[in-house]
Amino acid sequence: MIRNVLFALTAGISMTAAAQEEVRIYNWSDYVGPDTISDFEAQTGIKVIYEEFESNERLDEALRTNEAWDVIFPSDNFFAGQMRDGLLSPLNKRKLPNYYANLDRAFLATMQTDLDPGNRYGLPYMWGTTGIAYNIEAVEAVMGSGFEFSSWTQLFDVNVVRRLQSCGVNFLDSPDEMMPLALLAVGTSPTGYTDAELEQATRLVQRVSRYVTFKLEDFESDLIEGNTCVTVAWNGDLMAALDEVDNPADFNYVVPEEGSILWIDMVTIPHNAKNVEAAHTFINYLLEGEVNAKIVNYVAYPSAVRAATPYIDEEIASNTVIFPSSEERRRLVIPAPDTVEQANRKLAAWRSIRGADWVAE
Ligand code: SPD
Repeated sequence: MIRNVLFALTAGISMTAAAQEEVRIYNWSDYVGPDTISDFEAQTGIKVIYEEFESNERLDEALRTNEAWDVIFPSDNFFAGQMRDGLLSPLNKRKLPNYYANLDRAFLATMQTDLDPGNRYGLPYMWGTTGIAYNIEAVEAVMGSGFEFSSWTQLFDVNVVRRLQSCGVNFLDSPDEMMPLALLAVGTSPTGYTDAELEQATRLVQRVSRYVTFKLEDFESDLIEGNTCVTVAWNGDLMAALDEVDNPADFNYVVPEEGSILWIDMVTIPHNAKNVEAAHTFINYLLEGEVNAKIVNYVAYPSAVRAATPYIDEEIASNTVIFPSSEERRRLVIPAPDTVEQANRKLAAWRSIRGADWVAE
C-alpha cells in the first residue's frame, strides 16, 4: 500500500516535471555570464539543464557515445569533423531571426569558405588565442633578470623547463591544444604537417613532460595563486581571472614569434537533440546584442555578434590580449581540421606522452 502511494506520488512529480519544457546545454566551463542562463529561463519559461566540459576531446566523446544534448559548443576543427561524420543537425535560420540581423557577415564568410559551406550547421560563438602566460617576477627569479618568453621553443626546451619546474610549469592536457604548439616549435605549421614532423613534435613534448603538470581546469587560477609560474593559456580565461586580482601587471601573456592558433568556438545542435525548437530559441537568445555583450564582458572573449559592439565595456574593447592587434593577427592561423587519420595519430602521440589510459578531462 505504502509502495503504491509512493509510486503515485513519484509519478505525479515526474508528470509535473515533464510538463516544463527543458533544453540541455553542454558548454565549456565559465563560458556564459553570471545571469545568462537564469535570464533565459525567466524570459522563456524553458528550464535549462546546464553542464560544462574542459576539452574538445571530452565533448567529442560525449557526442560519439550518444549523450543527448540540445546545444553544444565545439571548436571549429572538431565542429568540422562532427559535421563530416553526420553528428550535427542543420540550423533552421527561420527560427534564428537574430542570425541575419546581428551577426558579423565578414566573420560568417570566413567560416563559410573554410569550414561550413552555407553556414548550415553552426555559427561562431566566441574566438580567442592560445599563448604563454607567466608570472614575470617568479620566472625572472629562476631564469635571471630580463628573461622573457617569446618563442614556443623556450617552452619545450628541457634546459628552461627543468629549471622552471621549481615554480611550476603547466601544459593544457589535450592533444588538440598542445600538439599544434609543438608543431610550431619544430618549425612547421599546425596545418599540413608530415608524419615525421608530428613525431618530432611528440618527442619535444615527451622530453619535457616529466617537468610539467598537465591540467586544463583552473590553469589561470593556478598561475595567479602561485601554484605555477608558467602555463599555456587561452587569452580570455586569463584576462577574466586577472580582472579579479589587484596585481594584474605581475603577469604577461604572449603570442610567441612563431605565431599561434586562432580558434573559434562554434554553437551548434547535435543530430540527437531532443528539443530542437528550444535549442534554436536559446541560440537566438545568445545572438541578442545586449545578452551577448554581457557574456563578452564577463568571459573576456570576442564574439561574432556585431550588435553586441555598443555594449562592450571599454576596458574589454581596448584590451589587445583579448582583441589582438593586426600585427599579432597576421601571426595567427586557423588550422585546417585534421583528417580522421591525423586526429588518430595525434591522439596516439598524446597517449605515448601521457600514458595509454589517458582520458580527456
Ligand atoms: N572558459 C572557456 C574557454 C573556452 C576555450 N575554448 C578553447 C578551444 C581551443 N581549441
